[in-house]
Amino acid sequence: MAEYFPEIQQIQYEGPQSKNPLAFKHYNPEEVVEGQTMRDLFRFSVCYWHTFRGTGTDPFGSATLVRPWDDGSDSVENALKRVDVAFEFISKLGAPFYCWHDRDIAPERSTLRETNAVLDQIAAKLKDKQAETGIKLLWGTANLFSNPRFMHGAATSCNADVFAFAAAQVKKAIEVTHELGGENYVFWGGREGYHNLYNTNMQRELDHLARFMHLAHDHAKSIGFTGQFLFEPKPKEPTKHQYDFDAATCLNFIGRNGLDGIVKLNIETNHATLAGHTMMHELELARIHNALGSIDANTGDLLLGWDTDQFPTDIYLATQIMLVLLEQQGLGSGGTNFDAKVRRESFDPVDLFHAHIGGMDAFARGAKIAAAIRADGVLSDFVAQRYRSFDSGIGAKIEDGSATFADLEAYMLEKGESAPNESGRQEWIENLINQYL
Ligand code: XLS
Ligand code: NI
Ligand code: NI
Repeated sequence: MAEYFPEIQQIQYEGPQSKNPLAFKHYNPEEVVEGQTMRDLFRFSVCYWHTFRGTGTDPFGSATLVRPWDDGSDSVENALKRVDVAFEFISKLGAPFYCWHDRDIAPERSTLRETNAVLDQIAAKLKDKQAETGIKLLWGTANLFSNPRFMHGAATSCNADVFAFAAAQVKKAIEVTHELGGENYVFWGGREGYHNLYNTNMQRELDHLARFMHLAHDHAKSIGFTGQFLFEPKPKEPTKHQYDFDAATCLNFIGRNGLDGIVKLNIETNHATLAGHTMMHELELARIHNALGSIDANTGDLLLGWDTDQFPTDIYLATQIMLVLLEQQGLGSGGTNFDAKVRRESFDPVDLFHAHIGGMDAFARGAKIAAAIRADGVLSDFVAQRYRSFDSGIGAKIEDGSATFADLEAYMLEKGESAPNESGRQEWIENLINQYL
């Protein structure tokens, strides 16, 4: 059988002292962190779109990532060959999962019927490759944004036929995800949003989006697909205002539309920062709502205002992410999907390995650091101490709901002035975290 990365052997864990660029220095799948192996804690996933379909085009230049195995056509043969490339890459990397959009794995044809037939053909090969390698599908999703028919959105399009097309496409994508044993199904807004309210009926669009998700859930149930549904927040791009702006907006949408317990969140770092939040903020907000389902691991660029989807190498960022993930003991059926792409100047196939190795190592280091911080209890003790006035007395009555406004007034009239505040010690605590890095 043809080999597409003949120079690359299986990537091994060699430890922090290793100088081998094609080895893990920190990601050791067997190493246990807070009771879980790193393999199970992260559930790393390679994304099909950036890694096997990325071409390096940008608004100013054409493809630079010209792969020796890819003839650039949308033939079925080319798509089938890419499956071999993908599974060789993911196997050599040692990632347990992968993810796709329907249109990443199989080309679109002129009718939905023909497109579905091609998708089935590719899916059959994916299924064989999964069985052969043990690599599993973390999630599937539908591309409801590239085709020009989706110019006004998909579930939120003003064109009812486009809604119907999107529904048919998602129905099929859920079925293929189910057929491949996918553990989750993702909804990212695509073009669900707007550019200008003068021509937009926001109420109808949001109602349609909720209807769409319920229909998807009804269909999933009817075919026995029990994977987790995930909503992926993103504030802007491609539309000026996306309906899935951030975790808070998505949680509100989920709660208002009876989707609680049905839909969790897939949080992506670069989307968090585009929304003006830290990744840690988005993760923590999702976690406390019992809605942190999965993450798209990447990073943006501080100086650029768009979704650059770079591989995450910042250990400080990884530590913050892992503080939240360890707090909820991992991601359950979710995982850590590298929704990240190599730069268009990094056009050698080996760059794909460097990128993923670096991301996995950054997360592994982050996990070790976060576990050490947690083992020493430095943050949890400080935070517990900071809120201790709610553990007894008037604070406990506020929390258990037994104190009324009148009670609080009587308490304060009697006392005359509130107890003095204590320092928040932000600088000290930041210094403390640095000691673990
Ligand atoms: C785009 C999104 C997309 C989703 C899947 O910005 O991150 O890649 O993860 O549709
Ligand atoms: Ni994403
Ligand atoms: Ni993104």
